[in-house]
Amino acid sequence: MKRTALITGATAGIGKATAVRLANEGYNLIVTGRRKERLEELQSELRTLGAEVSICSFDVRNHDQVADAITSMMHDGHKIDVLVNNAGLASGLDKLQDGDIEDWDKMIDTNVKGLLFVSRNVIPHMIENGSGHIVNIGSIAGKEVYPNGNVYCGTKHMVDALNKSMRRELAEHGIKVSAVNPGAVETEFSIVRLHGDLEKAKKVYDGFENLVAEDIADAIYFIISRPEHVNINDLIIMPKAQPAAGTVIRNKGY
Ligand code: NDP
Ligand code: 8X3
Repeated sequence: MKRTALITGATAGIGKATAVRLANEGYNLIVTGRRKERLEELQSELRTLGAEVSICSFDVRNHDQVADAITSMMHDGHKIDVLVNNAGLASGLDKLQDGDIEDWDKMIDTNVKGLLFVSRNVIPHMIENGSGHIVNIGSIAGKEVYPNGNVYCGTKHMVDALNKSMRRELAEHGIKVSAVNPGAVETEFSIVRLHGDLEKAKKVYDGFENLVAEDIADAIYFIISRPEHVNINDLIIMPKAQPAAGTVIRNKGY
């Protein structure tokens, strides 16, 4: 029987690439995000790959929307085998003392509370099934810090802590918990972080070979395709030219 993966933030970047990869690997998908038109386009694309695809548009920051969406998935008879907690963002790149409170709220509410809300509503069903695999998308910003990364780094450190907590709590229920922590991946991430400044966002990736969303999708598929007795706890994936958070070696031809 085909397995089903629920991916949050599948309208762009890593989430979208993961949906395409998992459809190609024989998964059925539940894809989510706020931009409904994009979900509809993705649904058509994934169906051409042979997947059964449900779309569900909600804001992970809104607990009522999250709870209603997951309840209705369950009423529709879905069994969620894999949850990819991917929806997230950075907003702003200011020093702490200059930080915009709205940016902070967005990051904390999406990256931390959104991940908690989705997990809180999906985990009981996985416990009932006695199986499941949660893949949390953290970041190198959750392992290290860099100037002007302050609140984003804080939220991703929390994802790192939650990843470990979930693994400890859920092992006795037969549920695996893993994390993927990427360095610089060129997606819509920097456009969002820089508040829509396309030119500045492009420059983030100048002079080196950044990761692409498919590199992360590849790792996610690797994690969920290990034998049942194997769990990959944690992966850090960096571009060759980014030896540490906030450090990029440019113009060396890699
Ligand atoms: P993108 O901006 O390309 O994609 C982000 C996705 O998250 C979109 O589908 C967006 O959907 C969704 N999302 C954002 N806010 C919400 C919300 N409130 N409710 C529901 N969905 C939301 O970025 P990436 O693909 O790069 O980012 C995916 C994850 O990877 C994030 O958690 C990010 O922190 C992490 N990451 C990214 C790295 C990078 O360099 N790109 C490196 C390390 C980690 P929509 O707007 O339609 O709601
Ligand atoms: C995004 C990667 O290095 O910009 O999580 O923090 S980084």
